[in-house]
Amino acid sequence: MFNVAELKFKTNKDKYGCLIPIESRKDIPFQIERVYTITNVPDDVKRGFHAHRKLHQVLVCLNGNVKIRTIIPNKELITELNDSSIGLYIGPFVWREMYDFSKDCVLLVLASEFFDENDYIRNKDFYYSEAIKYFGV
Ligand code: T46
Repeated sequence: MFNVAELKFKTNKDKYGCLIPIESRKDIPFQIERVYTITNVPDDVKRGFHAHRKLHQVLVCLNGNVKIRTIIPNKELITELNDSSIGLYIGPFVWREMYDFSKDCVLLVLASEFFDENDYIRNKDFYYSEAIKYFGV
């Protein structure tokens, strides 16, 4: 179990343009309780550097591109998001880092819970000790 997966959304493309619907609990594996965007990230800025205890999220890059590093004990994946028909699902106890944001990057995040600072694990050593218990590795 990695708790990270790429989702492919259905694309309705025709001579009038492109429409991509995303339905809660159908196209993503949870009920959406919160939506936020990340934009205007300056050059060389890295974001994230935390994991969540409960939160499930899907990241969709609506414009531009960004790289997402996801880490669990003994596993690491780098995903480049540059296509609004792709979502990156990140579940509980996955450490994430976001970097190489293009100037025009518009990152949409769909989240399963309201904002709760107590859900964040921001210390990496503590993260590893908790994640080892969670994943049983
Ligand atoms: C995550 C990655 C992908 C709020 O007030 N409400 C919110 O819903 C969020 C997400 C953040 N905030 C506040 C908390 C901080 O004062 O916005 C500020 C910046 O948040 P943060 O430094 O956590 O941003 P990132 O880009 O490092 O992380 C965010 C999410 O917080 C996190 O859940 O997984 O995007």
